[in-house]
Formats: sequence, C-alpha cells, structure tokens
Amino acid sequence: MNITVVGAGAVGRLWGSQLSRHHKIQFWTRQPVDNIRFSFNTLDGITHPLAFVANDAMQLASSDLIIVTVKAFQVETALGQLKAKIPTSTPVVIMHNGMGTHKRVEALLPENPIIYATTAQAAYRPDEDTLAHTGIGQTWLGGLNLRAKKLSDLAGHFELALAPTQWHPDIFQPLWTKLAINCAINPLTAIHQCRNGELAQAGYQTQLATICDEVAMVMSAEGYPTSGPLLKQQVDKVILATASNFSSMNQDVCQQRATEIDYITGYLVERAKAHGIEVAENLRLWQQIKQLEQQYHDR
Ligand code: KPL
Repeated sequence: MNITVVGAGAVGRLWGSQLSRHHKIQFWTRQPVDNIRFSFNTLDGITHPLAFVANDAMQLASSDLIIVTVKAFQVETALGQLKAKIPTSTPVVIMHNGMGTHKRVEALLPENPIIYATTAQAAYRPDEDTLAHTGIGQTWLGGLNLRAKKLSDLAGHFELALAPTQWHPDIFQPLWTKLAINCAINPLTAIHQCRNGELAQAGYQTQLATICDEVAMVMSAEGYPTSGPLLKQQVDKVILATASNFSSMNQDVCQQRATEIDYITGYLVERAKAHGIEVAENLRLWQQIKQLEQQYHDR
C-alpha cells in the first residue's frame, strides 16, 4: 500500500518505520520539509538509520491509507488542511490518546471510511533525531462509520508491522478502557513529575481507586459496563508494565507543551456531566493540570 502518516511525533514515526517494511510510506508534517530522517532504536537495542519522503502532495492524493497520529487537539486542523487534497474514498485512521474528536472528524470527512485506533505500543524521542521503541502493547483498530466497518483486513497489515494488533467490532470499548488508564496514570504522573511505576506506592492507592470508581460509573452509563476494582486491576497492570516510562502528559508538562487533558480527563468530565454523574476526583485533577498549563503559557 501507499500510506501517508500525518504527524512525525514518536507514535507516527514508530508506525511509519514499522509499516515501511512492507509498504511505501511518506510523512505529512506541519513544517514544509521534503524528507524526515531519524535513527530508530529497536527493542533489541539495534539502531537503524531511516529516511522518508515528506509532504509530497501527489503521493498524498494517491495514498491507499492515511494514518493521522497528531495529538487530539491537532486532529481537526490537520484534517481541515488535508480534506481538499485527498479523495473521499481514502480510508483514514485516527490514532491519538484520549477521546472526543470523532464527531468533528465525521463532520469534516463525511464520506471517507474513518477508522479509530488505540495503541499501547510505547515509544519516545530522546532527541530530535532519534526514535526509541520502548515497549510492546496491544493495538486495536475499529470502524467508526459503516464504510469503515468493512475494512477489518487492515488490522492484518498493522499486525504485520507491530504485533499484537486486532480489529474490534466496537472500537469505543477499547477506547474507553485506554481512557480509563490514561485518566488514572497521566494526570498523577504529570502533577507529581514521576515515572509511571511510582504510582504503585501505597500512598497513591486510594486516589487511584477513586479515579477508577468514577470512570467506571461513566463508562457504565455510556454502555460499557465495568467496575472500579476491575479498572483498577487494569491500571495496576499498566503501571507495572510501563514502570520505568514517563507518561506522555508527564513529558508534555515537563517540556511545557500543551497536554491532552481536555481529551482524557476533560472528556470523562464532559460525559459525566451529560449523565448527571459526579466525578469530583477527576474534576480536581483536570483543574490541576489546567492550572499547570496556564502557569507556563502565561510566562
Ligand atoms: O498511554 C500512556 C501515556 O503515557 O500516554 C500510558 C499508558 C500511561 C503509558 O505511559
């Protein structure tokens, strides 16, 4: 396939480099560069120098697939700019942390098959020119609209690039589960500027349980029944599996960048309000992250 990866952050570079073993890949970026070069450090400690074409409008127009890997708050702008450059038949995969972009994406691209994806693969950029793959995790893909629901074969291509990947008949289920994990881990690791593993300490357990209880109430009201203790077990597993990682929100706050809080805890708070459910702990965490962002944006 001819694939355009929109966004050249850690997640975009990870999928682009792995898919390039079987497909023709180009990157589409905000900066008008004509190539993207970086060293890819694999999980086995091997370094591969990689180079990709970037921002070729002809290649974009003839893409069989577009994978959007920008942050949730950049999705609308990115798609707004691409809309006139791609056929209405091109499938578009949206992969970001958090939830809440799907209605605007559907409104912007009403004809294209839209697929949502969520991944637990871990990667980061220790510097501008390096991408490090730091952990393996499950990726889910699933169709948002009817046109996309027929495209389950796509999961095979993603699986070949980075296993394990599976197609889910209702992508909102894995999106909600990932949201629960992000609601628990991301704000706390950003506020306390700690690694994910530090949340396993006794001092965090009550707060994590309360966050999970609140998320479980909202998830259940949304049609995805679960319980606080069940979510807490899943959160605990991720804390252990990613113990040495700094969460994406921790890194965003540390580097004084905008965070995805409005699409993680903010989305939860918004859905809670719609159902008349009180989520005091999550609301407090949302406010704390907004305050942190405000402090460095005001400087
Ligand atoms: O998705 C993550 C993130 O950092 O955004 C987790 C699962 C918390 C792993 O760090």
